[in-house]
Amino acid sequence: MKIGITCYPTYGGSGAMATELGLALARRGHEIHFISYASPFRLRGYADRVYFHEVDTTIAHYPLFDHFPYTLALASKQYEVARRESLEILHVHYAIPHATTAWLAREMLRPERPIRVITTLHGTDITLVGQEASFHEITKFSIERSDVVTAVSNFLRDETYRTFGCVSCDVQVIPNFVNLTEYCPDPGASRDGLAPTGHKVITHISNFREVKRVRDVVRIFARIRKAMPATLVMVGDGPDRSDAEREASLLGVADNVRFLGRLDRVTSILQGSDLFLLPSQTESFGLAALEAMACGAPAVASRIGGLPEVIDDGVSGILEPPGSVEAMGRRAVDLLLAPARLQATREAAIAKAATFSAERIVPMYEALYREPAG
Ligand code: GMT
Repeated sequence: MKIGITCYPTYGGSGAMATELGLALARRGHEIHFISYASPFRLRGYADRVYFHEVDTTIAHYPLFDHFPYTLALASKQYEVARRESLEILHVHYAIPHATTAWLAREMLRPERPIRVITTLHGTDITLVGQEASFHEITKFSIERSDVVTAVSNFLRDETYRTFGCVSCDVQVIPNFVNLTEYCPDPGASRDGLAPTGHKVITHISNFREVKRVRDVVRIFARIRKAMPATLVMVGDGPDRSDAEREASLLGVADNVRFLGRLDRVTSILQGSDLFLLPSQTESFGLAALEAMACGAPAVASRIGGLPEVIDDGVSGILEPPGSVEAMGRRAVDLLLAPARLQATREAAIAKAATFSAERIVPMYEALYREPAG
């Protein structure tokens, strides 16, 4: 099929997932057209049957525009690409504003032919931004007008119903997936350069927004560091990075915390990690934890949102309420000091991640694409 995908190109789970989906679909023979203001961060290099269409923002600095109307430019591009490339599906990731622009594009195309709009809800489009007064009504409208709506966890589906009270939307759960060819354990993984010999490697990857509680990451690590030689590897960047750096200095662990900044490829780091920390305030799914688990690094995470759908507490990882730095630190230390239990947890994490394989999940999207227009 010919499928248009719109997502945020920036460092984050929804853009990562949308790109992985597009690439997986292209490998299965579909023609994929990404439409956004920049090339998504995981779309690197040439891939057969994959195209990128950049939304034109050259007029963004016209003096009249204090705020460039990106939404109109995107809708116009979606329409133009759909028409020229004969797209059958517009699959948009993150409702705001993508579900709205897709609706506009579909209306523009309507006199010529139908196109199906599929909206995948990812997280803060429902739990945070979509609840803002200025977005609530239009988000509800756009979700209800989508031909198909999917959510990445049962938690997010339930939140969508609770927040928007959608009467005419049937939100289907299709969980996030992981490409097990790329995200897999590497028994020969070298930790050289990642941490000094004999150190446990603890990792965190995010966009360092408030919701990620990156200071808690450092606080949990400080408890681990007190009990054993360990290095914390922080991947990503964002508004709370300097807070995390300050916390590391305050707690006297700065020498053992490495801030690597944004990286496009993280598998070798995950393969060399003993534990992954994700103590977020909320998380609709926790794709970063899933990718870590697939590489053999169990997660210590918050018992919140969709995370319990990904991690079985005490089996494939550790879950504690958000903010329970003490409990997360104590349980992480206990696990790291019990090699047999750590190995069992690692194996359970790999097995659990395999239940979210691309091979199992991507056909669920294909089945939706094939449904007749309603
Ligand atoms: O909703 C967000 O915060 C943005 C989004 C992103 O683009 O980073 O993250 C969400 O989508 C991911 C992919 O589906 C999920 O794994 C994350 O849990 C979710 N983030 C939150 O719910 C905070």
